[in-house]
Amino acid sequence: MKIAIVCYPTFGGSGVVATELGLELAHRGHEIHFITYRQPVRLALLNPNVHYHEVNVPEYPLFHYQPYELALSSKLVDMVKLYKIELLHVHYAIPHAYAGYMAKQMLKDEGIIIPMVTTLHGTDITLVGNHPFYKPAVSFSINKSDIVTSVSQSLKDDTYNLFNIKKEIHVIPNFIELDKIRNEGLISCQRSVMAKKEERIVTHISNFRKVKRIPDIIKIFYKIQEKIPAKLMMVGDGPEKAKAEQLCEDLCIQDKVIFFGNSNEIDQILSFSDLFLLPSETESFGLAALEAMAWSVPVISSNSGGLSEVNFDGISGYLSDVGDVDNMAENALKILESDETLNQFRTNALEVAKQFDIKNILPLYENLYLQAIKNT
Ligand code: GMT
Repeated sequence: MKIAIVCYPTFGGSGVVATELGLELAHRGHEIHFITYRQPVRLALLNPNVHYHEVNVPEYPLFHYQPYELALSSKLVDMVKLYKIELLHVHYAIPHAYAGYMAKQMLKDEGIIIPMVTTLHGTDITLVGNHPFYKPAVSFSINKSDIVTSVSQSLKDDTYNLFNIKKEIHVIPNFIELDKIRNEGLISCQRSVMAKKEERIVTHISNFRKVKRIPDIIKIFYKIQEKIPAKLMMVGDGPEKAKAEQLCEDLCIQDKVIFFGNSNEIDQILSFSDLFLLPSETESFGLAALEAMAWSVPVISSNSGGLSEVNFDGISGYLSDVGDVDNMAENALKILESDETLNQFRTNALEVAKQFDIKNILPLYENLYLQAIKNT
């Protein structure tokens, strides 16, 4: 199949999922066209089936807001015609599903009918899409998609609760490429640089937005390091980072916390981590938790959104109510207190992650693509 993938090219989970999906589809022989405003961070282009087309938005002083949706829909029209693309797969409803629908309409005018699959990722529904300023356009573009998927059952339920959606929503969970991880062979090579032998390494990776409850991470770690020798690895960047750095200073634990900023060495960092923290306010799925589990790192998370569909309580880690930092710290210590318990949780985390292997998930998308093309 010839498929156009529209996504955010940044470090966010939706862009990562879209990129990894496109790359795996390309490996399976599909022709994949990424259409975004920048090359996606995880996009390796060395594959004859992978194409990248940049959406350019010329700056014009009249515009207070540059019309990205217009440029994107025009680019989609041009690329569909040029490469005879058969299907659009847009990740994140805002504004991609809207721009995709406009492209479909323009193409229809020229006698080209192309189906659109929209994948909902979370904040496009729960935090941003639900805002009254966007809601009508988001509802409209979801209802106009040929096929709608969501990354968890919880997100599917939220979408039906928050919007007036008449379409069936197919749940296709996010995935992980376990073969790649097994072949990396990075294990522990940097550990001795990052921490002393006796220290446990606790890690958090995110975009440091409010929804991630960054202060909770510091508070949980504070309680952990009171009881056992430990280091905290904070990976990523965003609006909450400066406050987090300050909080570490206030608590006098700055020597035990390393802030990496955005990093391309996520796998390296996870390979030497002992525990992953994700106490988010809400999380449609929690891809970062799954990535940690794939590296055999157990997860302490909140129980909000789709997290319980990924992190199994008492098996791959523990779940607590949002904001219950005492319980999260207690659970973390339960896992970290002995090598034996930690190893058991490590083994379980990997076992759970295996259920989300890309090999199991990718055919679900392929089947929906075929269905969409057949019904067009
Ligand atoms: O919140 C983020 O980490 C970024 C956001 C995004 O749009 O990329 O992530 C959302 O999509 C990810 C991939 O499907 C999910 O794993 C995240 O749980 C989801 N974030 C939220 O729901 C807050």
